[in-house]
Amino acid sequence: MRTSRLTFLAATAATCTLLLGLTACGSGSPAAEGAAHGHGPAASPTTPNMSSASPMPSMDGMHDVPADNGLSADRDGYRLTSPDTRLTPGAAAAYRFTVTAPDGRPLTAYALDQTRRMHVYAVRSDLTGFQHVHPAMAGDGTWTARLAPLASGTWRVFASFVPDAGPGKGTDFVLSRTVTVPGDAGAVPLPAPAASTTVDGYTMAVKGQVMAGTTHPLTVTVTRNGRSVTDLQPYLGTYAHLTAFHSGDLAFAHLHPTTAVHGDHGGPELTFHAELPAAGDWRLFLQFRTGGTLHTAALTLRAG
Ligand SMILES: [Cu+2]
Repeated sequence: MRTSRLTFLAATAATCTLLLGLTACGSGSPAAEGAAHGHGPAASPTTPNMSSASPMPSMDGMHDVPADNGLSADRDGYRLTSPDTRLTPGAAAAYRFTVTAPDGRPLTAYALDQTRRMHVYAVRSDLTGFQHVHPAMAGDGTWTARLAPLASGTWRVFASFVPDAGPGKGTDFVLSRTVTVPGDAGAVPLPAPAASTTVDGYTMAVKGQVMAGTTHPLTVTVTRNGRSVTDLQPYLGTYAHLTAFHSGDLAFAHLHPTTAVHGDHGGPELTFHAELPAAGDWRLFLQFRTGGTLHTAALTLRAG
């Protein structure tokens, strides 16, 4: 197994592998470096960005990191549009959006991807807020995502989908737009990188050394009260759904599970292909299901 080559992940990214990682992804991007500079002990990479609606011009990202970093509202002629640029703080919200195809018409044909035709993620700019919902589409191609109450601040809403028609048929797309939730938007510093996190009594230990721009195996081991957990239930066709957002610019990455699903017997070990397009700190959101309840664990991972 490839796991034998894994080294324990800790806050020890500042090695020569960091440089290798940057070179490998051809990055050297202002965005990546800007975020990386936020790693200083006292610096908070999130604070300077809190007040601006769009910390990074999305077009910049296209030159630096793969186009599927999700920071643009359009790609290859597909465009995410929404009438909702502001949402009410502290109240459940309906976020409406449409994807227009290269022919200018709303896209209505979507392929199933991880059992759904559309995945929506709403993330607050300091990565304290995370929502993952599956919207409903009207016949005209308008999607409505029901969001739980949002804290004041700037949020980025990502739409992840696979067109089932047109030139982009079969291609993974992640497009996003920002939304302002008015009010006092105090930023919370990103938690330090950690090798494990606990949610609802479940401890998730993460192993794997991640370098930007290349694919690496990442292993998550689930325990509860020190015992291996083996009753994970399938969620979206897998035992754990893992998304990651880059601290600073909120670049998106989807970590693909490699664990086969076989009934309600998932765990304790889950493996992923981790491909993070930029160096720096990433906030991982790991969702899994036990006893019919969905859990969401969060953890900061540093990519060299
Ligand atoms: Cu989803």
